[in-house]
Amino acid sequence: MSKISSIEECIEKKPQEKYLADYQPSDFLVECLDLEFDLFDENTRVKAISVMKRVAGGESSLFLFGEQLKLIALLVNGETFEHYKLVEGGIELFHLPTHFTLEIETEINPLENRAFEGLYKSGEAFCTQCEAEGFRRITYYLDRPDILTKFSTKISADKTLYPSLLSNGNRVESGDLAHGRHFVKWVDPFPKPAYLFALVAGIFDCLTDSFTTKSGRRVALELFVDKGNLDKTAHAMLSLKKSMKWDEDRFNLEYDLDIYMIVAVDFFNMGAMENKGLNVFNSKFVLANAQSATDQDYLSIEAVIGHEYFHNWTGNRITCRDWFQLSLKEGLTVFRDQEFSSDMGSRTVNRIANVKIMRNHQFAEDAGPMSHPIRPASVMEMNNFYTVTVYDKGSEVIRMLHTLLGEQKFQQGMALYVERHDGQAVTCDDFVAAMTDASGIDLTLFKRWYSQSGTPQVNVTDHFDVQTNSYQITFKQKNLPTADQQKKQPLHIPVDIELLDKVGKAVDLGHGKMSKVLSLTQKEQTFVFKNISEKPVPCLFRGFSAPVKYQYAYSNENLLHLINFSSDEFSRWDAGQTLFNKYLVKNVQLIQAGKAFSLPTLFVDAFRATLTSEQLDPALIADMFEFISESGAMELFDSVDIEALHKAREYILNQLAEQLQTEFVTIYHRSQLNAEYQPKTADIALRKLANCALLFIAKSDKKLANTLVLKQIHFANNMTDHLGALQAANSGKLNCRNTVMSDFDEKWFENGLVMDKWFALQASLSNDLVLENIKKLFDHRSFDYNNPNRLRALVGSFVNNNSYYFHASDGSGYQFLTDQLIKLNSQNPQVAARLITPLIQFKRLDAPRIALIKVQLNRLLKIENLSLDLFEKVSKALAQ
Ligand code: B3K
Ligand code: ZN
Repeated sequence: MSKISSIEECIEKKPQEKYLADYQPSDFLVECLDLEFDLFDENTRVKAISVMKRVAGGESSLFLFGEQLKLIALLVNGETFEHYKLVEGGIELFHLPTHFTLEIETEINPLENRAFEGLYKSGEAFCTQCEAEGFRRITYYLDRPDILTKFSTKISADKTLYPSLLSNGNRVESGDLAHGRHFVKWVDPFPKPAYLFALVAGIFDCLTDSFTTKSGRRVALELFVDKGNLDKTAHAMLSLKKSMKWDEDRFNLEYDLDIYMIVAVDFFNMGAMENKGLNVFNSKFVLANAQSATDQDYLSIEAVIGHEYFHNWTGNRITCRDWFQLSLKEGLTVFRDQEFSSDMGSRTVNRIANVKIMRNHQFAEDAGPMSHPIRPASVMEMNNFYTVTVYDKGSEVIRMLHTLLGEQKFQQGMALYVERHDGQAVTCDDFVAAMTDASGIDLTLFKRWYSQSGTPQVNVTDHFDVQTNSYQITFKQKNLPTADQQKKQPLHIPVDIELLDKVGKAVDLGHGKMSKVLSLTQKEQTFVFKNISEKPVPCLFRGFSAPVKYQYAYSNENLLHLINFSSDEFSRWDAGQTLFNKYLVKNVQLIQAGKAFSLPTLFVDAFRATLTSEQLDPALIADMFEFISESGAMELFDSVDIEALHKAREYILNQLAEQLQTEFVTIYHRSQLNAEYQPKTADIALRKLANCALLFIAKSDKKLANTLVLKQIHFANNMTDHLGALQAANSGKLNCRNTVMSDFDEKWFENGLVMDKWFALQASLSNDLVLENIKKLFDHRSFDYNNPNRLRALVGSFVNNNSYYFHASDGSGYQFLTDQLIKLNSQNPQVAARLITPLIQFKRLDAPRIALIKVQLNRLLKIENLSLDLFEKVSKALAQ
C-alpha cells in the first residue's frame, strides 16, 4: 500500500502525459527567424528575431517554450513589450497583433550544461543538440516540429579559440570584430523546424572533398574533427560519398545544398544528429583507422553516416507533424540505412544483425513497462521514445510494407510521398496513404502496426493429406495485452514461406514460384497448397518477414534440414538459433529438476557441418555460433532462473567448444589473413570467423589459446585482431589476461574511444569481483564520468552484457546501477534514462529479485528533483 501511495504522490507532482489525440495546429506561424549568437562559456547571448503571424484569428495568447533561460529583452515591432508572463516551461504573450516582429534576447550558460541538450560545450568546442526539444534551451520559441521557417544565423566568438563558426545552410558573410572576435553568418534556404537547427564553434582539423550529384551540381564536403585526428577521417568521408551515390541510385534522391558538413564531438548523448547541412556526430561514429577501430566500428560508421545523410529527405525535407510520428522519419530512415548496408556488404549478415536487435532488445521492451506502439499514443518525456521500438520495429514495419508491395511499387510509393509532401510536416498516415495510392494495395488492416504494441505470437500447425496430395498450414496469432494497452486486434502479418522436400529441394508453390508471401490477417487462418507429393518441411518467416515470435513443432531433424537446405541464408541461421534455444530451455529445465545436462549428438553434428562448410560465407558461419544473449534469452521463459540460464548457456557453449575443438583450431588457422588491413567484406568475414574460433578455443584448450592470443596480439596490424585476442583472453580467463589488458591500457590510455573497448571488456568479465573492479575503474586515468561514451562502456556494458552479475541475488548490481542513476539524474537525465533499461524489465525475474529491484526503484522515486526522464520509466515500472 505504501508503495502505491508513494507513486500516486509522485505522479500528482509531475506533469501528466501528452496525448497524440490532443494534437492541435499552432495558432501562430513563424515567417522567418534571424538568430544572433555572441558566444561566451558562461553567458552566451542569443538574440532571436522572428516575423510571426496569427493564423487562427481571434485573440489567443502565444505560448513560447523556454527552459533554463534568462530573459534579457523582449520587443514587439521594435517596442519594449510588457504583456507577458514567465511560466513553468516557457513564456506567455498577450495582446499581440496579427502580424508582428518579435525580438527576444536571452542569456544561457553552455559551460554548465551537462545534459548536452541545447547549446553546450563538448571539450573546448561549442555545439548544439536540439532534437527533440533542445531548442527551447536556446531561446523562447514555438519549439514543435510542425513550425517550419527559414533560419539565418550570425555567430560571433573569439577568433583564436573558435576559428570555425558553423551553422546550417550556406556561409554568406564573415568578418572581424573588436576584442579579437570575429563573426560568420549563415543562411539556410530550406524552411526547417527548430529541432534541425545546429551551431558549432571550435578549432578543428578539416578534411575536404566534393561530390557531384546526378544532375551535375558540385557539393562541398567538409568533415571537422579535433586537432590531430585527420588520419582517422578517410573512412567517414568515403562512407558519406557512398551514401550520397546510393540514395541517388536506389531512391532517386539527390542532395540539395551546396555544402554538407559533419562535425565529430566527444561529448554526445547519442550516435549522431541529422541537422540540416551540418550533422553533429559522436566521434565514435566518425574516427577510424586500422590501429584504433574494429571492423564493427568501420561498419557502424558507414551505417550511421548513411543514416544521418538519408534523413536529409526522410526527416528534413519531409518532417514529422508532431513527435508521436517520430517513426515516420526514424523507422523509415533505419530501413534505408539497413538497405544501404546490405547493398554495400552482405545482406544476410546485416539481416541477422538487425534481427538480433529485435530479439535481444525490442521484444523485451515491448513486453515491459515501456511497451508502446511505433507511433505512441502518449508520452511524458519525448527523449524516452527514441527507442528500439520506434527505430527498429519501425524499420521492420517499413520492411513489411516493402515485402507486401515489392521493390518497384515501394519505390513508386516513396516517389509519391516525396512529391506530395516535400517541405511539409506530416504523419505516418500520410506515408501509408502514399504507399496505398501508388500501389493500389489496401493497407487498412496493415495500419494497426502503427497503433498496436506488443510482439505477436504466431503458432503454426500443419497437415498433409496423402489422399489429396494437399498440404495445409494453419496460423494462429495471439496478441497478448501489454503494459500500455489491454485490447488487441489481429495484425496483417506477411509470412514468407518455402516448403522443402525430403532431399532439401524447394517445392513449386504454383507457377514456378518456389517461395511465397502469405498474408495472415485473421486470428486464425489456413492456407492450402495443392499437388504436394510428400509432407514437406516448412521454412517459415523467411528473412524474418515479420517482427513476431513464431512457434512450430520442428523436430531436430527438421531443423537440421533447414540449416542445410533452406534457400534463404537467414533461415539457415535462424534454424540454428531455434535449435540452440530449444536445448537452452531444455537444459534449464533439467537443472531445475536436479537432473544432468544433456545435448544430443545431432546438435553438435549440425554445428560441425556448418563450421566446416566450404560453401558458406565465413561471416555467416561465425554468426551461426553467436547465440542469443543471456538477457535476450529471458524472453524464452515466463519466469527466468538466472543461475540455471547462465549455467545451461555455458554448458552448451562448452560442449560446442570441446566437441568441435579440432575443427575450431583448423578454422582458426585457415582464416588468417596475411595482408595489409582493409575493411572490405571478404576480409571482415575471415577476421570474424577467426576471432570466433579463438573464443571457442579459449574455452576448451587454455594453453593453446594463451599461445594463440599472445601471437595474435604480437602480429596484429589492426584493432579487430587485437581486440579479438583480448576478448578471448578475458572470456577464457587465460593466464595472459592481466598482462595483455595492462599492455593495452598503457598503449591506449590517451584515446578515450579505444579505452571504451577496454572498459567494456572489464565490465563484461565473468568474475565475482567484477563489480568491485568497475567501481575502482571510475578513478582510472582514462575515465570521465561526464562523458556518455565512457559511462555506456563501463556501466552500460555491465548492466546489459553481464546479466549474471548484474542480477546477482544479493541485489548488489541493482544497487550499483541505482547509485549511478542518482548521480546522473540531475546532470544528464537522458543518459540515466537509457541506462535504467535492465532495471525496469523485471517481470520475468523471480520474486526475491523483483523485490530487490523495487526497493531500488522506490529509492529513485523518492530523490529530490527526479527528472521526468527517469520518473516516467520508474513510475511505469512500479505500476506494473
Ligand atoms: N535524430 C537523432 C536522434 C535524436 C535523439 C534525441 N534524444 C539521431 C538519428 O536518429 O538520426
Ligand atoms: Zn535517425
